[in-house]
Amino acid sequence: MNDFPRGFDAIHKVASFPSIKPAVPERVIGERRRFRTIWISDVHLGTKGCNHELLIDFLDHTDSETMYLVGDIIDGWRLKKKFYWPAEHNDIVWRILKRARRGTRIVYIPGNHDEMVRPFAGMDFGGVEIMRAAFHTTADGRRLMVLHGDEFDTVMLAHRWLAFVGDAAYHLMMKLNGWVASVRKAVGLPYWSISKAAKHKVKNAVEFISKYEEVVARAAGERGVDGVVCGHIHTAEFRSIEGVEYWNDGDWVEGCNALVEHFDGTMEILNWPEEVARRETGRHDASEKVSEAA
Ligand SMILES: [Mn+2]
Repeated sequence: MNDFPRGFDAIHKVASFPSIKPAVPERVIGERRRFRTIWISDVHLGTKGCNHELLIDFLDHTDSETMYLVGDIIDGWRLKKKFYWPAEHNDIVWRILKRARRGTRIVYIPGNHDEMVRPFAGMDFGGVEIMRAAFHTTADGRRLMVLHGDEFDTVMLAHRWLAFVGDAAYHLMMKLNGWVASVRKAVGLPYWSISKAAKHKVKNAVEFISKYEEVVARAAGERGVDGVVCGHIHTAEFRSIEGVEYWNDGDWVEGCNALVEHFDGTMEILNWPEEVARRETGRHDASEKVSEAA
């Protein structure tokens, strides 16, 4: 830590973060689910979109030897416009630093929303290694290239809305659709559907995602690796493309997914809302059994 240039006091403070108590106390869990590797990305800390509740739950119920933060962890773009940083977002940083302290290797690969961290690639902050991209070898010997993925995104600039389209936008559109239809009818124009036009856009979006996945997998194939792990498009997915494994670890804005590697090298995409639901039913069943026994 002594070789940091002057003016890095703030980073020293961040690095000593685990001595401060989190606002949401860490749940004491008998058994955390242990994995060899965890990949998460597109957390977008500093925005209202970040589902910090589910992410805190995820961090409190899992552990791994290595954890990759695959970019867009902090949303610097939004923060520049409007400062938004609730206590829970500190808690997420706290939990990640605590993991590093407990011995998890943490690799942080900044994305386009946290590109201000990219110049620090090659440095280590409080046990968090910052890298531009990484190569990961699975327990069964497959070589995977790990990167955020905006590098291969030539079209995305025009489709940035895509990542943030949600229910709210859809409902607004449907309302608008009814309003436009009645206005058009009143002035004697034929019916024209906004939602139909939007569906055409969505079809383009689906095509875009599929093309993006192919471009990333091809680029990985050219580098001679067995597969690639990325994030960026907020769409968790596994595909085998021309013999190259394409893994996308999703996001923590809408899907709330993580990619994990088990100790035998098997990879799995976890959908955390589903995992929570399964846990709750399990607990419910267990308490039912107890009451039956009594
Ligand atoms: Mn991104």
